[in-house]
Amino acid sequence: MTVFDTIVAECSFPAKSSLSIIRLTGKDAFNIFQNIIKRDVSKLEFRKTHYLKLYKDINDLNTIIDHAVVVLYDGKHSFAGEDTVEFYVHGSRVIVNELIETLIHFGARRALGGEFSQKAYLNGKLDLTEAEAINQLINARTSKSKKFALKTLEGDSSKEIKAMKEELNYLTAQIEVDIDYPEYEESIDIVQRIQEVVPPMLNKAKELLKGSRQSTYLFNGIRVVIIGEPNVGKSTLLNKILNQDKAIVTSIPGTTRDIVEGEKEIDGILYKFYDTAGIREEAGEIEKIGIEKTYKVLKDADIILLLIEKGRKIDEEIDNLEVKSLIENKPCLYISTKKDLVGENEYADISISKDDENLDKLYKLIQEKLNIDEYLDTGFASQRDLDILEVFVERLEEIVRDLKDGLTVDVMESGLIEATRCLDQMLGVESTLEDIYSTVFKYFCVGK
Ligand SMILES: Nc1nc2c(ncn2[C@@H]2O[C@H](COP(=O)(O)OP(=O)(O)OP(=O)(O)O)[C@@H](O)[C@H]2O)c(=O)[nH]1
Ligand SMILES: [Mg+2]
Repeated sequence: MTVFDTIVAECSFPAKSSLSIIRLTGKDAFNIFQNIIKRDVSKLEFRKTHYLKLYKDINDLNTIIDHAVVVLYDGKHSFAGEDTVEFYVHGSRVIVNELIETLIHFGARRALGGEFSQKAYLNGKLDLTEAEAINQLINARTSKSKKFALKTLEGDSSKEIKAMKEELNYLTAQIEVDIDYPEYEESIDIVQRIQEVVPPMLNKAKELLKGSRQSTYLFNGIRVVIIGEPNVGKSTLLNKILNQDKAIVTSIPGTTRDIVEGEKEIDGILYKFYDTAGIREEAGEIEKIGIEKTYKVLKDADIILLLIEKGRKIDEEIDNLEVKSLIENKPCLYISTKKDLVGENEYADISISKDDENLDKLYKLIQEKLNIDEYLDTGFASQRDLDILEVFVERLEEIVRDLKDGLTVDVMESGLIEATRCLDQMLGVESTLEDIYSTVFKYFCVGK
């Protein structure tokens, strides 16, 4: 099995439907296809629809698989960058299975998950970031995540990475020229060039990193954990958010013991809300297990809603709940409940009541706390890109430090090369010395 095999798979959802789409891609695609139609494949025009009878065996007229619409793509114009035949057949499972089995019989192999995109990447049709965007697009569950994935697919973010890479290659090229051709009359102050380029690039990279962290929200959802003392109204709030009777609500403190969770889309973003066991000292055995679960789910929270009682100051409330260390580094909103009974609470970010008409104000506060709108349209949403971007920022920070410390250019050159390597990893390419030299020849006229 190799990446060069001709592969086949159903692209549409595998269920009974009016139509199903099957894709055959690889160097033998047209030869394999020739085995199941009577017409001469070489006479079929590319990127035009053809209405054809598909046979299991063209010598036997009784073996028709289906009448289908077929489109052929030459490698240059196909998604995966290799010869492709796309079949639009009637969506019966029998037809789909017969067609795929027949194509396999004539030499194709069943495609693995993501293999068409992998071919597209290997054939230079997509960079890695764009390939990941396809996966994100298919898996997008909200309008905003779809929009973001489309934007990444159009290569907006890759363009920024490529532009930074070009700048770094240019710097490295200038250093190389300076070393190899010290007599070159247009030789410039390299340190000054690094000073001009790297600090602004660091700012840009930090912005991308911030945006990327935000963007992961789009695909993983935002985890909102509701905590507070027993009976404060946590389950009531969850039910109101979800608009359903999900958690049991009673006037008995300690009602909720397990974590109760539910999802809600707000302004195109998926939120996962977690209602927890009320935290208190004098809990019984079962309740204590519930409180342990509360602590666990708190660790993975993106934002915490701390429900508080009227009149108690925030610090007192946190001390009382002994959750200080867990919520210290997380965004947290203080919400006073039962406004209808106790009125507004001056210490809280917002006061709410179960009879409130809607919770829009609370949702706005959550979005503001997480800076949702500010960064949502920048950066990358995959964990892989995020990890590499973090290293990239570190590398640029090192160069900025080296600049301050007055270190030599050759020390900084290795930093620049390492930073470039990060960008290459993101794009899934490898910068070679040739790339750098081609930059030399592009911008300088050395030895002309
Ligand atoms: N009047 C009034 N009562 C409320 C409000 N919110 C909750 N309650 C009542 O307060 C009691 C406790 O509510 P829950 O939502 O079960 O409180 P909880 O924080 O989940 O409690 P535990 O699960 O025990 O930790 C119930 O009797 C609710 O009806 C409110 O805004 N106004
Ligand atoms: Mg509860």
